[in-house]
Amino acid sequence: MTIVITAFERSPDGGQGLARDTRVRWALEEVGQPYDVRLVSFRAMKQPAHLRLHPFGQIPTYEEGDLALFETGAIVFHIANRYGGLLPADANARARAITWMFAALNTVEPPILELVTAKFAEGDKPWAGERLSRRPDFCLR
Ligand SMILES: N[C@@H](CCC(=O)N[C@@H](CS)C(=O)NCC(=O)O)C(=O)O
Repeated sequence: MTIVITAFERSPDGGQGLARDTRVRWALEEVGQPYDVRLVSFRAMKQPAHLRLHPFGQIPTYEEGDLALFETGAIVFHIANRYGGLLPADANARARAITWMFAALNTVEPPILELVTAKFAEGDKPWAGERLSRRPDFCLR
């Protein structure tokens, strides 16, 4: 059964691989599973056909027969469960690896994204200096 993932037709980073489909491609490459990539435009991502695969109109998505998934964490976890080689067999070691999957998505990624936004996307705004000097306190959010 051919696995099909979606990716940007025109990547905002000019094809440097910084979009989140990289995580899914990487996992599939690690487990040695072949896959096809369907490239979607920003317009197509917000149309019903794509929204049926991804309720937020984003990439990547993952299709495997009747199964359609979105969210890179869920997709990578599915790949890790279905194909060997990404997660340890020992139950405790597996739980620790899954802990790091959640940490990457919930604790590591958000402040990195915020920094990138504050520095590069909004670095020229008048509030940028003040925002960058603030220490993030995740319990207050
Ligand atoms: N939490 C989601 C984030 C998905 C996401 O933000 N995708 C971006 C590309 S990396 C996207 O499709 N952006 C276009 C948009 O939101 O309209 C995941 O990990 O899959």
